Amino acid sequence: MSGPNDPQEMEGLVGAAYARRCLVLSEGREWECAVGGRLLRKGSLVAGDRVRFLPGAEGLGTIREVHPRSTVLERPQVGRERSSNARFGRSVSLQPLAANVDQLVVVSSLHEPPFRVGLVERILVAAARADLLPLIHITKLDLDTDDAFRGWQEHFAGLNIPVLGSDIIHPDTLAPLKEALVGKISVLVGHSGVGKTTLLNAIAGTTLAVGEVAPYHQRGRHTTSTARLVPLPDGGWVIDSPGIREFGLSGVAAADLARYFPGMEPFLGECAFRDCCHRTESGCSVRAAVADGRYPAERYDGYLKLLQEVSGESGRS
Ligand SMILES: Nc1nc2c(ncn2[C@@H]2O[C@H](COP(=O)(O)OP(=O)(O)OP(=O)(O)O)[C@@H](O)[C@H]2O)c(=O)[nH]1
Ligand SMILES: [Mg+2]
Ligand SMILES: [Zn+2]
Repeated sequence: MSGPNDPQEMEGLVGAAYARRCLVLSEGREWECAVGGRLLRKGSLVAGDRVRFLPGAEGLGTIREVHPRSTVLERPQVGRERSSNARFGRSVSLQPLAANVDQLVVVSSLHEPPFRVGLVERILVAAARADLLPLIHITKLDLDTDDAFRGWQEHFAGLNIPVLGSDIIHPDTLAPLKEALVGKISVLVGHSGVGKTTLLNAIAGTTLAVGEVAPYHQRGRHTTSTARLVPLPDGGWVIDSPGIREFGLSGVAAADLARYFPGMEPFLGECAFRDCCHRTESGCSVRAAVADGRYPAERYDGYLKLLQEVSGESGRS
């Protein structure tokens, strides 16, 4: 038997990782652990990591082992060093954001901040690359005056990607999202100020800090600064993540983008050129699908924008 002075190692899930300590969730409570040694390297411990730890008899425990990750969601971080070439001189490294996630929920508000379809698409590409189930959740439906929600549902129709929506004034609108989260580990990803933490608080009963939307630029203020994993009342876990301003597609080759871009997969493999980027090449099966309406033209436009970026021809959106 283990007593308070003879603590036994336990298994847990990392709830939040900071520079030198982390919170581990196990047996219905949080255990604070010190992070040392090789785990001090940035990204070696993130929310969702499964760990074996030695709880502290009093105070801080110790992480003994991080188990291999089944999935990792990474996000490009742009280095801040100065360079003579402002655009191409920026160094971009991939930082893990969350581990062992099954489902990625792209959260975007209809307004305040405005819906950014390019950002939603690039997050969907990141989800496909990390092999995560995608879901789009649109917030602030109370601000919908022109049927914009229906418009976005149509834009993403036929992709096997649920497009759900809610507003905080009517909590019953959260029911479909609640249902989609049960039993999975999901991560909420989206621009700052779209209402990720507000969603989590309403669903999980937490009281994490939510921000004000600054009326002037309507861009949010980065209220959440560390990814945070919380348990759901009906089973499952959700990770709230810090808002993103941009989401570069570092590491995606131009010829691979179509494999990850929403709904393009069925048209691949028939192009005349094996390394076809589906832009101007002759004998392109994707362009043929766009020409006869089997692939929507407005979605193809989004593909071309991201293609330009991964080909190094333009900046980010
Ligand atoms: N009108 C309206 N406002 C909402 C809704 N959901 C959230 N908000 C407001 O949007 C603002 C930002 O909400 P947060 O939950 O902090 O947004 P966030 O996505 O977590 O932001 P970061 O942590 O910065 O990434 C707050 O003032 C919320 O009250 C909604 O359904 N309707
Ligand atoms: Mg937040
Ligand atoms: Zn092609």
